[in-house]
Amino acid sequence: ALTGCAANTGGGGDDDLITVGFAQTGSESGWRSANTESLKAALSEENGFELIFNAADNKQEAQIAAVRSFINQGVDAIVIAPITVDGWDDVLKEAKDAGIPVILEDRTVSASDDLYATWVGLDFKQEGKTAGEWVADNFGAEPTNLVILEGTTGSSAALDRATGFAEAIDGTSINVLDSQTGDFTRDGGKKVMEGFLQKYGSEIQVLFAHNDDMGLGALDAIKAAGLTPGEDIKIVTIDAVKDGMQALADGEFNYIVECNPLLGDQVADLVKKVLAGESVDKAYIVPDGAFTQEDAIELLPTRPY
Ligand code: GZL
Repeated sequence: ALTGCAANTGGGGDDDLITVGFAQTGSESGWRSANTESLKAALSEENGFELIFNAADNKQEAQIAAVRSFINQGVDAIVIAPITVDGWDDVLKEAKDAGIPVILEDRTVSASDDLYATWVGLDFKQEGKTAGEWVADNFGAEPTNLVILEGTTGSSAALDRATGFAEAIDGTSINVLDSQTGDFTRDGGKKVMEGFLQKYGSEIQVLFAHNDDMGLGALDAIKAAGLTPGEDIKIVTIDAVKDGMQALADGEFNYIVECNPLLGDQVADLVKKVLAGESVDKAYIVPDGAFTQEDAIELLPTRPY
């Protein structure tokens, strides 16, 4: 329940709801929409929550301002999907000083882990490694030119996927022609891929995109250049949202590494445990799979997002 003058003074009712402020990154991708829906469904009134939701339009300063407003409103707990790893120390200290626990979901922060109660998310380094191993196994024996569409600069997802991918192709004949951020959006992927095609043209043999949405944007640029995605340029992405899996089934993508956005139930459970004073781990990793075209054709009809 809200404290201070904003507190609900009625009997019962809202008084026993847990008020949660959720600072989401924004709505930059299909993955993000699925993640937002998952958390909204779990942090619902019937599950005992009153949710205050803020999407920060992928801007770190707006997200920090949202967290500060949750502190001022005296919420019971704060959930954050931190856009970038840095810049969190001050506002997390303010939340700690206000006695409001912070639960991180999805991406992580560089701040000390005594500034948040727990984190639930994905092993981004492994996702990058799985994508890199597929490229190394299929194209690493011959000199092969590859370009990379990176996720949001400074985000743990982009940083760790880049690290895992680089480790996996190290020592192979893969030649990284270029690597630039498309900010996890379709428009960003399209624009950066247009630039790559202008600069390198048909030299490009493989595209690694840090998420499906940038890969989907790149499809437009590849086709506009008269090339056939999935054939002239092999494409590997990360997320496995419906539109990505459709492109994989259609042969326009060649491999997708999953990144599970359905974190809502675990977040809701962790909020309750933390507020009940139960001890929780600092990190909970959700497992991911990886899919070929055959997998996509088989799984598409039953994919939940
Ligand atoms: C990964 C998540 C990334 C997705 C993108 O957990 O942070 O952000 O891969 C999303 O689609 O924009």
